[in-house]
Amino acid sequence: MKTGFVNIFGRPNAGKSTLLNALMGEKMAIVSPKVQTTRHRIKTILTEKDYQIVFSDTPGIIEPRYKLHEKMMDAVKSALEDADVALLIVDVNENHEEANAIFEALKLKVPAIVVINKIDRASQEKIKEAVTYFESRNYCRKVITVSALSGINIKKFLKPILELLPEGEPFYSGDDISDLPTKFFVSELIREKIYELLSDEIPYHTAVLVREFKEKTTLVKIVADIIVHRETQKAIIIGEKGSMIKRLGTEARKEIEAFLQQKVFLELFVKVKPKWRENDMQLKEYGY
Ligand SMILES: Nc1nc2c(ncn2[C@@H]2O[C@H](COP(=O)(O)OP(=O)(O)O)[C@@H](O)[C@H]2O)c(=O)[nH]1
Ligand SMILES: [Mg+2]
Repeated sequence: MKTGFVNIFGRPNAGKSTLLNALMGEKMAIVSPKVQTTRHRIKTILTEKDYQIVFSDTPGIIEPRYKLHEKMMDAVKSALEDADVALLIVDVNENHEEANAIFEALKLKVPAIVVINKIDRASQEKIKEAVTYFESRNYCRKVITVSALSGINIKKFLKPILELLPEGEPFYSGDDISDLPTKFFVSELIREKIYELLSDEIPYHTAVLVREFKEKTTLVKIVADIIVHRETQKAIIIGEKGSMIKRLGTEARKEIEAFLQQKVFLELFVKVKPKWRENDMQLKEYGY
């Protein structure tokens, strides 16, 4: 059996989370047009009769400015250490030299497949130029062009990945699709709605903590706290007469119901914790 870790690296917004979802055929990682949405390393597991691939989505590679950022880059480093294959993803329209500089700085010890993404948004000429550029890099074993969003060329991944993976025993039971608890995915789906519905810097100042997750006979009861820095941010999330928190709750509940395939009762609270992004204990409590 072929088994191993296939870890996805790239700059913010290149499409790492979208690619992971496309490879899994299921929504596992939240996606947003805003940068730095992914804060954790998310492992997902694809098991078939003759292979088990453990994919990892990682936060985009950035210069850390807050302790939260440092934790995010630790997630990138841990993914560097156990990779058997690296998927280096680049937006076809982003600057090749800058992406290349980041890929070189990773100092990969494992073979890499360069994934040129968002080809639905580029001319044939532009795509060809990117392929030529990355093909000649010495970390690159193969180039795949893809649109992670529309699914173009997603089927071309399996064969080259399996060729690069070692033989071995599976790491996870065949039923597992992730190493993270359901609670984590629930808090991520709430966080995704915050990115979608609230503008400016609010999502970056927000954490979500699922406090209660109880499976009852007919539904799942979930209580979650939305953590922000300031009272003004709390007021914006609650909205006029509670309109924003209500909308957030309704839309997040629908996503969670689709994910759990069960009816959900969702209760949200907004709490102010000044400077939580700088506080080790709070970062730990919120799962970072
Ligand atoms: N047009 C287009 N957009 C994409 C593609 N892949 C991702 N995106 C969009 O790019 C943005 C960032 O994607 P995301 O997966 O969150 O990037 P990450 O920061 O690298 O994880 C989102 O708005 C995605 O919908 C693609 O193949 N084509
Ligand atoms: Mg992401």
